[in-house]
Amino acid sequence: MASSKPLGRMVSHVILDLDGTLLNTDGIVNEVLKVVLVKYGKKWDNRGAQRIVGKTPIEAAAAVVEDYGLPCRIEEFISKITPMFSDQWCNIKALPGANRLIKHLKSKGVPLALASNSPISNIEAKISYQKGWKESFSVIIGGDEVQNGKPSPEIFLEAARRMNADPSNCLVIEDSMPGIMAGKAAGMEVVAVPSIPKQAGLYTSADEVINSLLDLHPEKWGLPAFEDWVEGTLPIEPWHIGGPVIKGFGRGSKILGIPTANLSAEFFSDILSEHTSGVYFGWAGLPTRGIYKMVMSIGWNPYFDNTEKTIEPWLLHEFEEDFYGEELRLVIVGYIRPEANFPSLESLISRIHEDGRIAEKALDLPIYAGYKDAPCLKNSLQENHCH
Ligand code: ADP
Ligand code: RBF
Ligand code: MG
Repeated sequence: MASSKPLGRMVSHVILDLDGTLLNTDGIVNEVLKVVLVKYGKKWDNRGAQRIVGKTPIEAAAAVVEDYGLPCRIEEFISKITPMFSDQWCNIKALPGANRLIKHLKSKGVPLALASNSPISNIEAKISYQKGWKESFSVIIGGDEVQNGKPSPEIFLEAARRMNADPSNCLVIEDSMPGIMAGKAAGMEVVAVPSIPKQAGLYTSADEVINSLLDLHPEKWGLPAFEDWVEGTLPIEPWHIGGPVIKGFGRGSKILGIPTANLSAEFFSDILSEHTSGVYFGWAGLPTRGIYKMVMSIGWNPYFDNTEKTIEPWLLHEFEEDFYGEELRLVIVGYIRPEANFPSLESLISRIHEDGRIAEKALDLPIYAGYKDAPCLKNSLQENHCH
């Protein structure tokens, strides 16, 4: 849920957290811990994941050993999992908007620091797989370079010192509670980008809470604005998915009057974990019918308090009948807004219609229109790529 005070304090320097803020480290952490805990006859679950976000590796390992009652010393556990993590760093993906943010701030000459609780050697290894990142930071600082990691303010104060910046002129962007506390304790402005969904309400000490880096508006903090928004839409690196339409909840068509062709979230769980919730648009192909403009929500649909993340494309076309079971292919080319919780059904419906109008219009722009011819929208048999 996006929330913000009217105007932030003006800043000149930015300090970014790495894991969970710029990198989707969670996916890998979960993979490794799943494998390790099985060896102890235990099962890794979401509860564990929530307990370790933002902790230093030692604190995180201690929490796991304690929570799951593992019969080993913390040091033993760490030496067991460390090489498993190192093997996975090349597989960590940048979070949506991370590359865009780094490139933007660099091109505008905004001094940028990276401050992570991970040891500096791990940070360097992780960012070595991300093109252009290392050169973009004037300061990179690890948890092993200060006495106390986050939530102590030390790491952020040291980052500011190395940039020759006054802490009050720094903006911290963080996903975890310890990081937010550290930033506030350092006297800095803090934007929270929670990596755990549905917990945004917890992050009240942050100066602003945003859903993803795509929703950051640097001008609120006196920094240069992004220039890539066009007519209420943000072009994104296109991605595509496809699968049979599964039966929905009947709420879209029956309550909202807006049918949505649900796809199996289980089947696309990898893709869904890579893309933050929000309203996106693009082109939809039903190989036996044609290609249509499309606007969709990805997420929990807070108005209905879903427990599962869903993909619900609304094809901007009047169909005579349902097409359950048919193969639906999507190319997602742009982003409109974060998912929101609406106070009334009417306000939700009117906002969805506005999303529809925005998508309808934007898809005629040359930057989006060309994807209508993407081969992946038509061919249902061959494995293909959109770009
Ligand atoms: P919900 O909208 O909650 O998913 P239903 O599953 O009953 O409710 O209705 C959605 C179904 O309606 C889709 O599975 C699809 O077959 C059909 N449908 C008809 N028109 C459209 C449209 N314009 N966009 C998406 N789906 C549509
Ligand atoms: N549901 C929400 O609770 N919040 C939203 O911001 C939201 N945005 C949507 C945008 C579009 C374009 C579409 C098609 C749906 C959106 N929904 C949203 C989901 C809608 O409530 C969904 O169709 C219902 O959950 C019915 O299954
Ligand atoms: Mg549906």
